[in-house]
Amino acid sequence: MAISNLQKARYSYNPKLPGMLRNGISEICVKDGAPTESVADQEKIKALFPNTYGKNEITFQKGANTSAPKKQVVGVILSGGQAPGGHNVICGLYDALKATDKDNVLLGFKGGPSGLIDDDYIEMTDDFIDQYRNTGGFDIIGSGRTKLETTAQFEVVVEVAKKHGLTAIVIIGGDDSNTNAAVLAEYMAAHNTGVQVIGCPKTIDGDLKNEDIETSFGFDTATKTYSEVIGNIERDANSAKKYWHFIKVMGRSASHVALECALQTQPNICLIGEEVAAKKQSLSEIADQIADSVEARGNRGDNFGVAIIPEGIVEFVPEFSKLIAEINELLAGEKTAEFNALPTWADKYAFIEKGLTKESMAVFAILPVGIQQQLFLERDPHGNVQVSLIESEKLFAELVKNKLAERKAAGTYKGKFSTLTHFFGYEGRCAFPSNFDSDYCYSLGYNAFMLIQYGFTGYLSKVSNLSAPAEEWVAGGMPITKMMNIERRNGEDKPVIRKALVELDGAPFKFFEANRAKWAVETCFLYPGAIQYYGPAEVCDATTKTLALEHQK
Ligand code: FBP
Repeated sequence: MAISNLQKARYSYNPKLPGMLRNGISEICVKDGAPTESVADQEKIKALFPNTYGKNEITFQKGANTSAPKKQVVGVILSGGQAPGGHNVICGLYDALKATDKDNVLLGFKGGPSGLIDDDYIEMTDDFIDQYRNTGGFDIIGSGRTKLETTAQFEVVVEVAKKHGLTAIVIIGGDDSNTNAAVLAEYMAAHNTGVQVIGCPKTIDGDLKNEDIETSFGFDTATKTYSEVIGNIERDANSAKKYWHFIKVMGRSASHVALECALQTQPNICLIGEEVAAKKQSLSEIADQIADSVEARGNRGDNFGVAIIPEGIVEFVPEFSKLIAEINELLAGEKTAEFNALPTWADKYAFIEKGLTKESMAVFAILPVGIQQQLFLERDPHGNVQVSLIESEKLFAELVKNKLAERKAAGTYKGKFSTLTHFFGYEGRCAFPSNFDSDYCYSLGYNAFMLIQYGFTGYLSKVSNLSAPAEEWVAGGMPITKMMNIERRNGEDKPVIRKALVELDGAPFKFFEANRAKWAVETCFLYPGAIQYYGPAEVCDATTKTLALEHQK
């Protein structure tokens, strides 16, 4: 089947590298920065990473390449959820590797981290790579969510590395995968395997960022894709003037995606999980807040609107988290079978009523029946409620409807309220990467190879100054341990990269906070339109509002 003209055109798009990487491989040298410390728990992290802790941050600059010549055989894996631009990380890595020495080899391990354990791989060639340049998706080698974290797994990886003569492994993943990259790097160094490990920051959720990593790749394209569609829905709402649209957007935990979409489209409502947690808001309070907007707009004759709901919202509602914990307890072990054997929903409801505390039962009782049943029927393999499956867009549409019915009965609300619900997630994860993500990802991959070539391990490929034109981007590397602290995971203290939640005193949230009261009542919608790949730089290359606001002086 013939490919689309856009895909053809994207094959020949030349991603922009930071100025300092543009002079050819022979003209890239290292500038040493300061030694690093972990963000917290320094002594503990240092003890856990004796071989890789405290290394210097580095940047690359123009100058004679002083790296020692060495044949490189690099393995690469994609880990976790898809994010636009993953293919370009691999293309950048491949191009730098081949430009350094055409005998260098890049092996792509298939299906995520498990490919490395199962030794399931493909050797990359020019023809193969060329089919994936500037395209979305992770289908070049596939991805997976197996975690590489146990010593038994590391032993297998060492064997696979020996078999292929691997000199380095590049892990393209989110905070968990890069935490595991750091642990693997330490293991490889402690066992003198000679295998370096480099990470690249990926996730559309935008929660792998800190003072060094300005954004994870994929966030730009995914949020632009969702914002395009949200803008289209806003325009439809403003044309038909008859529906309230409740739109859930991806972001497993943090609300960066929802916030960025709100900055791009100015909906009437956008919930931010981190704020809900900070204010300890209840479901009823949140529903009232949305109902206030519906009522105020209704009073103006505007019986339509748009509300953005972040995917992870319910976990931030304290009373809801408590309810989930009690449900998990209620069905622990044998009790699941007992519950499942009850013949009708009424019997099951009575069982639930007996098992939950009064407070949690009060929360449970206000949920729509569909969601009540979902909480008990769709469980993960450990028997826990799958919070990410909860249709929170439907939940809030229903709760607001109930609030408005009460207000109508009390005579305070006279408007009409018809809802439509949507979930935007998978639609954006494999979109054609924007120019920003094409350039950023290619640079991350290219840069990852320079880190390998200069002998670094346990580093994250870092490209910064991202709100400036690519020419001014700064390429370098950051020891992953710098981003780590100790957190409690599954009952154990673990070294992990700190997940970045939306900062309530950060510029993006502050901007939203300063404007949302107006957006809630008036129609201030913005229609960002589709991602543009060709045209003036201000239309095609600009990145997110989040980054622009964070970088505003
Ligand atoms: P990563 O953190 O691995 O990048 O994945 C994030 C994400 O895209 C979330 O937004 C979403 O909740 C989740 O993946 C969906 O996972 P799955 O692909 O397994 O359904």
